[in-house]
Amino acid sequence: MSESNDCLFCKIIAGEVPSSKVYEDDAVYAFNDINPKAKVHVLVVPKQHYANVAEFAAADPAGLAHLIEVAQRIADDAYHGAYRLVFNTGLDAGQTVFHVHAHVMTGEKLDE
Ligand code: IU
Repeated sequence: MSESNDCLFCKIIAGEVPSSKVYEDDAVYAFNDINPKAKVHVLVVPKQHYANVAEFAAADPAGLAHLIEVAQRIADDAYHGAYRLVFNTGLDAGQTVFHVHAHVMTGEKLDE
């Protein structure tokens, strides 16, 4: 479960594919989305490979809580703690990378 050979985000975490890093610790890696949908649009990704948020939550609930704490801190720094947190899950919901990631959208007042 730790790494998937053909996973883009595993390669970004390993430094094999370049990214614009925002934050890193032992458990998570955060970087700017290449196609931002908000003034600040960061992806927060657990280093362990899980396909989606439900799989992550079931295997490592404390890890999910930590990821959300990191998202909160990014938004605290970017825009007084106001943010949108999105986990697209499944092809029909727009998930294109099957390594769980939180979209943290912040940095401005967001459209409703
Ligand atoms: P999704 O929820 O799986 O659709 O999100 C994948 C995101 O990864 C999407 O917003 C892309 O813009 C983003 N992304 C990226 O930041 N860097 C890349 O090299 C690729 C996709 I490919």
